[in-house]
Amino acid sequence: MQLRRIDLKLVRLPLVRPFRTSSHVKDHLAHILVRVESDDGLVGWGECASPSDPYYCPETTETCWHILRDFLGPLVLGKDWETIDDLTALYRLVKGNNFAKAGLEMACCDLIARSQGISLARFIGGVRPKIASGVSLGIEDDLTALLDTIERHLSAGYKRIKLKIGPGRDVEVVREVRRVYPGILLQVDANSAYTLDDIDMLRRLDEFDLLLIEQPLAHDDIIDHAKLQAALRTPVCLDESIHSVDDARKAIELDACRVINIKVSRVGGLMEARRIHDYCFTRGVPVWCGGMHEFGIGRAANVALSSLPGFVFPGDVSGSDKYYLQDVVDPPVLAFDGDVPVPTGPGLGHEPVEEFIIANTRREVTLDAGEVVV
Ligand code: OSB
Ligand code: MG
Repeated sequence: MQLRRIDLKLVRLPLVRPFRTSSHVKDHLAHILVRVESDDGLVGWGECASPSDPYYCPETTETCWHILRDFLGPLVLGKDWETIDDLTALYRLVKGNNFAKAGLEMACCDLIARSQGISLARFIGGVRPKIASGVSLGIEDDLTALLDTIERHLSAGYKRIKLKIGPGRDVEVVREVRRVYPGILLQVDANSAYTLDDIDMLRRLDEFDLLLIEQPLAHDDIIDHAKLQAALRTPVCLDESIHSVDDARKAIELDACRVINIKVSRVGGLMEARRIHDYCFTRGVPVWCGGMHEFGIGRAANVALSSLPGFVFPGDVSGSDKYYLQDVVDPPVLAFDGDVPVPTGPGLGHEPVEEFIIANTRREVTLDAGEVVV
């Protein structure tokens, strides 16, 4: 297999409502769609779901664009590869930049699965016909508005609620949500807003029977999370700190977390995501699939990943209608009574809608095998 052409398309879609975390508010998102074409004319699609700003992780949309256009693209175009491991070996020298790598890798997984006539889920070893879906809810100033939002998603059938928390929007918010909904699966995500100085406050969350507390401490920390986990009954779950199976191994060996949020983009693609899954699965560590507000392409990859057997907790992979009026794929990725079906058609199982993608493309570049390697 050789790639003869790679198209990068920066696609911007408005959000149906603004999303707020401990660090920022968004009302639209722009992701890079990656279209790869093989020498025999097969096509695959991937998505870089990087935030536009470096507040969740160091990468941004622009760093992804730069790394894809100037390094990853030129390193893989016109080269021979058979497996995804062969492909990623071509850019082994590129450190970090996992969101950029994930977009390209995902497109190549879609390409190979399509060339074999099998679904992406089957290609990576998925076993579930549908995945249990939860929602991630942004910080709201108004508690009544938050309770309304929770009610709306529970009525739609979503199986678990994740609340974003931050200093001043934590214990009392969780207490109220737990009071109104004593029985729901509930978890919180701090996006690294606390330090070990907040340990007493974090311990107060133990009384609310949370499934887990996600990334309470620094985005690049494992050691302090181990100290925190030793002081908490609630399982700590790492998100930002885990970029590879090696990070997962270190975190588990140190008991820095008892659950892992696997994101395809944060770990550089589906194959590394599967390695983390496999490592955790053989050790009985539960995992779940996180999201980055993906459009339908990245979302379909999340669905495929979530069909692996170790994804025992509902993930953040909701229907794309939670975020977007219209999806970039047909059919759109949707949840039905809180489950997202795992498609059985070839590749992602959802076809990119090229006219809609073109209409919302803000910038594009085509790389071909004639490009000079940087
Ligand atoms: O920390 O999980 C996170 C979105 C953007 C950046 C970071 C995170 C999130 C989410 C949303 O929680 C998950 C989703 O619905 O895609
Ligand atoms: Mg998170």
